[in-house]
Amino acid sequence: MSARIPQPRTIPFIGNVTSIDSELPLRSFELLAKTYGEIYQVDIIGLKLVSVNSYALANEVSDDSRFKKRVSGPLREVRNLVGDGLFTAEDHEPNWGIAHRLLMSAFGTIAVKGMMEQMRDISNQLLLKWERFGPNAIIDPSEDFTKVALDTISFCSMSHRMNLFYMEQQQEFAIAMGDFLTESGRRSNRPRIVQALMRKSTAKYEQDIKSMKELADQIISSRKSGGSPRKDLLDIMLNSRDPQTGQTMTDESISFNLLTFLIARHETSSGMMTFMVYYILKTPEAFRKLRAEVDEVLRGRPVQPEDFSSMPYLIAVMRETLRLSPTAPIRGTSPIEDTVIGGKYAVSAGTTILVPAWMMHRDPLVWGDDANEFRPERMLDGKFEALPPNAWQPFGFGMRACIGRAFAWQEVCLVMASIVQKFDLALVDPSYTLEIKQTLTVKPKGLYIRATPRADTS
Ligand code: MNH
Repeated sequence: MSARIPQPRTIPFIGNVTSIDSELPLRSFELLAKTYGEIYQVDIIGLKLVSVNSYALANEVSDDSRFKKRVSGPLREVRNLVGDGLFTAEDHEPNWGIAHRLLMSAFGTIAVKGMMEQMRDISNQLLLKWERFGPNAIIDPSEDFTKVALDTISFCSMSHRMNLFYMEQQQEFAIAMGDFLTESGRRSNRPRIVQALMRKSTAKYEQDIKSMKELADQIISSRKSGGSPRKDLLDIMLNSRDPQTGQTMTDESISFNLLTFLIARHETSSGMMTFMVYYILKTPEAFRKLRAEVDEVLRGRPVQPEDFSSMPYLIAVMRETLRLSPTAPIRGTSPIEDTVIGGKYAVSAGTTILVPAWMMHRDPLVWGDDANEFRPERMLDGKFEALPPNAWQPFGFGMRACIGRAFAWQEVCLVMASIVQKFDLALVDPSYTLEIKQTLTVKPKGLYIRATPRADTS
């Protein structure tokens, strides 16, 4: 038995492009999923996309033996900056394998523990800023978390201080990166003829790429000419050989991967921390429990990596934040051979299949009728471990899953535990409800808070 995959009506040449909101594609994908259910397909300027929205179908395509990562849409555009770097390479590209093998252990839990004090150095800059600005300052958490994220990865991976909390002109890099990612997303939704006419945006896009590449090349060449001899990720990339092929990474591949880390950081963990602030502010009960746990475990001292296992509520809040708001909301995969999914939908080899964590993380068959509510308790007491396979996948899947997971996890634990320990937080506009901004990833839009140093601690 076979079934047709539902599709909205198409318009000649552009297909379903008018069904997709170019500023917030995720919103359109959500609407389409509500309209068509577990699966639908759209045609974006000749590129066919099949979206699987239910847990059951998403789980079926989470299988490295039948499906492989698909680099299309915005990711294909991001290759304009980072080529065959880890995130944007196709499985078969040799540089993916080399970088993957060299960097997996460098990003492992133990290696990441060794980066704790560097992470703290940067997160303290945020805490100091909030403390000094005091309770009247209006804080844009997304902006400050982005500074923390970029500074941290750059300090930990290449011993380079961006000093975003101190130097205005350094913001250029952060702005170039943000603009590049936004434009990459838009380019993937533009018909080629429209793109060809947009000379000004193209020139700006190319300029952003050039300036970011220059920074990476500068850091690599200054290290090569004897700059700080630290043991960091850059050192590993420059001086190790792939155990399997005996090859070293080329300078180009190193540059692609340094920039890849900056992208991955810039967007995902800062978004996660911003969503987390939103959810705990909107769920005072969760905030209260989180604070009680942090105070009980730390008793006023700085948090250490060993503490995280004694902070189940913090972990539950983080998991629940990434369930409702996975900051990398959609990944792409494709069948290695012609296949049938869900027992009835034929999908040919190479077709782009979208796996939207954003939707499957709300499947009521897995998460219940309150799937849309923020409830960290559903991640506590062994319930997370008892979830069906692949039901929670904010870090992607299988061999192409996130390499920076332990890194991000430790940093978010550190920053959020420290904030909760030191500050009372409040929304500037108590009636604010979540709005979303999308580039390659998603973050809250228009969220502003105040942070008051707690009276009961010093
Ligand atoms: Mn990360 C891949 C989410 C933090 C570096 N990351 C992925 C994927 C998801 C993801 C989802 C899979 C994408 C795909 O299938 O196309 N990453 C996250 C989230 C956070 C995150 C939600 C934080 C929260 N990621 C980080 C950090 C780094 C990083 C921090 C590095 C410093 N991520 C990567 C790299 C890949 C990746 C590199 C690509 C891995 C590969 O394909 O081999």
